[in-house]
Amino acid sequence: MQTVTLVPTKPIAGQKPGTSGLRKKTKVFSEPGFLENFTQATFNAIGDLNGKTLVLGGDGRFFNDTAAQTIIRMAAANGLSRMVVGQNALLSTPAASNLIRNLKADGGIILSASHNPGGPDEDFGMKYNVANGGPAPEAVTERIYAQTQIIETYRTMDTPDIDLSGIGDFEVGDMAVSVVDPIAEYLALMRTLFDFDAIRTMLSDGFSLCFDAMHAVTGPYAKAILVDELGAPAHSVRNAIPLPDFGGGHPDPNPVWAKELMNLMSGASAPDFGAASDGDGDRNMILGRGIYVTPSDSLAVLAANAHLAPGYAGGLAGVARSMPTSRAVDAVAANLGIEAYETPTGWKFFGNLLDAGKATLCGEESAGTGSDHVREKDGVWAVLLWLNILAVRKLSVADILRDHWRQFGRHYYSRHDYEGVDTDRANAMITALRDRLPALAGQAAAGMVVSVADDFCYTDPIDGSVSNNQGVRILFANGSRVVFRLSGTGTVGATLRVYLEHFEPDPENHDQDPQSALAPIIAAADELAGIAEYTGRSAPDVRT
Ligand code: VG1
Ligand code: CO
Repeated sequence: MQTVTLVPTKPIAGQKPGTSGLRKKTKVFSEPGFLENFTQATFNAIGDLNGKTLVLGGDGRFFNDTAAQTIIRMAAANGLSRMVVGQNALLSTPAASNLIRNLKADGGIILSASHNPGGPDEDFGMKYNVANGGPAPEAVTERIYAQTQIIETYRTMDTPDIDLSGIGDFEVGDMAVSVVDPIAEYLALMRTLFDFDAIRTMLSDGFSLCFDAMHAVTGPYAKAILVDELGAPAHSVRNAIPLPDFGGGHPDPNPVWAKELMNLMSGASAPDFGAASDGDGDRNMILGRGIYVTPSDSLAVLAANAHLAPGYAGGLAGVARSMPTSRAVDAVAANLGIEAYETPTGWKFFGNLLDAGKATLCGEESAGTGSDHVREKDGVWAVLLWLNILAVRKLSVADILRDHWRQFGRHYYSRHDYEGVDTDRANAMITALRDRLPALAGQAAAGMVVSVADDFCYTDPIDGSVSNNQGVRILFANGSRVVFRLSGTGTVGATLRVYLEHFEPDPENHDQDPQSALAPIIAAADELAGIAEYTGRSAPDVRT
């Protein structure tokens, strides 16, 4: 048996997990001792690892493989009994969630900075998921953070790297390591949820699609499912090989970063359906020929049509959305007579609702949609649910969307991001807004009148835990809404997110450009918060 080495270390500032784990520049994460420090803090927070099983995988970004070997060694040195690792250290976030659940593992470590760019000069990240397969709840991330503050040593052992390139079983110290196919169990789960025959028939009848994996982890999943299993032509999956730097782009499925797909879908040779996913495979973007489906609308359409897929034929227990997500899904829930829950940003807040069977579908405006099949949002799942609905309804994406707006009204929606803003100024803006909250009611700005303004506070309906300061929301008398919050996933300065929403019941007005339909709210938001003044910017960096 190899000897365990105790390496002296000390607390490193800034190891506080954000919205989705810890994200830092790769240069920071790969500094000697940094990854080790955070890994040990995570193990310390879990407690005794003897008898436990953990899952490990990542999105394939630069440093993914090296970090995986370090974590395997440290897990063995910490007395973990079994580690189950995705082949080549790859696992999409939803596939990792599924594996944790199937194996009844005690948790898992996912190496990813999601949609943030990858490479030696870009971003790296690590998140810990718990036994239900979902992101660690706040109580657990707080425990990890507390451990980073008092850490004195980390444990490792001097063992050679193990071969992660094939499937197989190994031993590292006394720990059993299984390297598994990252796709097989995920594919098996998808088969149980969707009518693959109906999708296969639609595809063989000439329905065309393009899935852009953005050089990230969903490439192999999309090829296995869409091409090999469902019979789509091979060229239907683009950028399918995961690259350490994602081909130099941001693996972020939105109209800005997935420009190539956007162009294809608005051009003369557009296929019937287009989709993309992000670095770690939990996000999705949905497009029809000549039309982009906002994530908030997508959630609402899926909620209204989910019963058409076998996995949801019994109907939905309830739906949940993050607070900044548009209220389009609430309208569907009201129509179905089911509960619509409103949670803070971040998938971890859906976990209890899913576990308790209170919500079946969940979603976020940031291109995350998912269900109770795992405990993470799931990009490929969202694509398959859309395809299943299209196969049953035999309408175009545009017709389904229009039909939806006719029935429920249209929630015009946009998010404006101001990236790399000076942290002090961004904080000052939010603090100033918070201080003025009670006084805002009744105030007029750019021709709009504020009816209610507050700072979102969430009490978990299952465990009663309270999360304060989750975003300033301002509701106008005409039902429009603006939400302000600071990102918890950025790695440079602060990212200010401004979420804008305007409800339009009249089908005569459903053909506007969203930025024009939202113009009065955009002006009011700037006037009320002083965005230009605080950030020094005259326009957002990204509009989604
Ligand atoms: C962003 C999104 C949030 C999402 C989170 C993680 O967080 O707004 O909705 O849950 O990213 O997504 P923030 O704090 O930057 O706004 V992913 O695809 O990184 O796991
Ligand atoms: Co992601």
